[in-house]
Amino acid sequence: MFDPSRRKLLKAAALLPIAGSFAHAAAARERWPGGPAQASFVLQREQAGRPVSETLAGLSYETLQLADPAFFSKDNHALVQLFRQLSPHGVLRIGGNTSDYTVWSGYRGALPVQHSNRNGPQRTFVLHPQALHALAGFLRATGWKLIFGVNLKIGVPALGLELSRAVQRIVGDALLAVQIGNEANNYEKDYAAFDAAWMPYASAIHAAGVPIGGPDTGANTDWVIDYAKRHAAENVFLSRHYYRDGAPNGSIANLLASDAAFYAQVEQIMRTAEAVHLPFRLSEANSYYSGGRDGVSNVFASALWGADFMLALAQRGVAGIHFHGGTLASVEASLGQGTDTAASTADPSARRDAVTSRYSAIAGNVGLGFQPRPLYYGMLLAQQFAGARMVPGQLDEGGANLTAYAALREDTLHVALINKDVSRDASMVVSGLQGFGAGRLMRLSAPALDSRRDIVWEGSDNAGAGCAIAVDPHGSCRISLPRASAAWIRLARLA
Ligand code: BDP
Repeated sequence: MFDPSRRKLLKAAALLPIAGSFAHAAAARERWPGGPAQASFVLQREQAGRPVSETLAGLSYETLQLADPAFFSKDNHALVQLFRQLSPHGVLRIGGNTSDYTVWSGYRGALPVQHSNRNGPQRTFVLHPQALHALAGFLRATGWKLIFGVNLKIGVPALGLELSRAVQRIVGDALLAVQIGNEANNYEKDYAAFDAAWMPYASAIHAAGVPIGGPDTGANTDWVIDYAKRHAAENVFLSRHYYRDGAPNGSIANLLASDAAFYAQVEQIMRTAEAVHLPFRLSEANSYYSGGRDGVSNVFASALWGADFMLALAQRGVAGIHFHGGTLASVEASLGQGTDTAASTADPSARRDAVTSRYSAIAGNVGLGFQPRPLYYGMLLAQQFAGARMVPGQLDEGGANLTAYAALREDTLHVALINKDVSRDASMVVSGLQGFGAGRLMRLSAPALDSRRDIVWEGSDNAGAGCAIAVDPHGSCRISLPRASAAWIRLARLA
């Protein structure tokens, strides 16, 4: 089947309804003697997939990020713009370890001395109304909603109540919910102890008419299920966190392999969430904890991982994924570490990188300005599915590490193809497209998997973005999908 002659290759290609660049396919044959992996994705449109939440793309920041009220402010135009571009209906979660060390400046009651763990924040942060007013302006400017974490660890429900009320008063309808405690599994001995500590807060906050979500646990699926069974009626969503592993164990190969065990846990949570009619959100997530792994969390591999991770979760019904990030100082403080962000370079882009946590989807600070990281582009790709309904499909990877997703929104069919393979290009036949005609193919690529910059994302709502693609009379099209790249296809229903 493989014919190394370029002329014959082009001739054969001309006979096929191939979309994308033939140069890609030719280059693939040179690099991979067996030729590209022959993959197929057959849409099963007779089966109903789950609706994808409009709020799929979310971000998460430490509460300590609010120490600079100019960060989340309507006047921080560059950040406002990056949030808006990511999603018109996003949700910002404020929390993390520093939320359990935050006290409200308006609280006049007594507070016990708060002890810190070696790997946690070393001092208490006093939050002032000015920061919440600025945050309210930022939310109005972006159209994003807010999930706000209040302190559980210190054990003073009146403090949690006052802060929850202040947040609701100041941000108004933009408040989706308050969460009580961050990863309480790190400091409560078991679920029963957490529940007992959580109850006095939840009763007071609920009675004050402030919406609650939770339990915002680290990696305890059983806690989410216990919590749902006991407290579904007082909650607006269920939540937990996800990190693939700790930063020392991070690698591009590890990140790009699928995490089937986690997906099985999500399916377990979703069975409960659907039974109690609550959405489930990954309220804090990213590649590797301890701030992320340099050369993995902040390179192009994280874009492919992020897009695939979001769509795999959307397919399972998860309503939102909040990628954790922000300045290096805020994240390092959450881990009990100081930071030296003095950059030795004059390059503005490298300086923005240097002041930012390694896994953050957006790099920068108020002084240096902001720029998207590779992960941001992966999120953009997945966010194209927001508000659509997933269409199940049968994938044959042809021996490569690739994934495929489809969804229908009104008269537009969306297909995402993600080739996470480090060494195999793929040639993919997508079928089951009867009733759809012409469309556009938009690629997500970079010079290499470890590229920090020069990410190319062709996607946009612009009708001329990417390249043209056509469905053949049998309802199929063939796409070349180079290794370490992704594609988004948008097809219009035939009139
Ligand atoms: C999570 C914490 C967050 C940390 C993050 C990390 O909630 O505050 O910054 O881990 O270790 O567990 O990167």
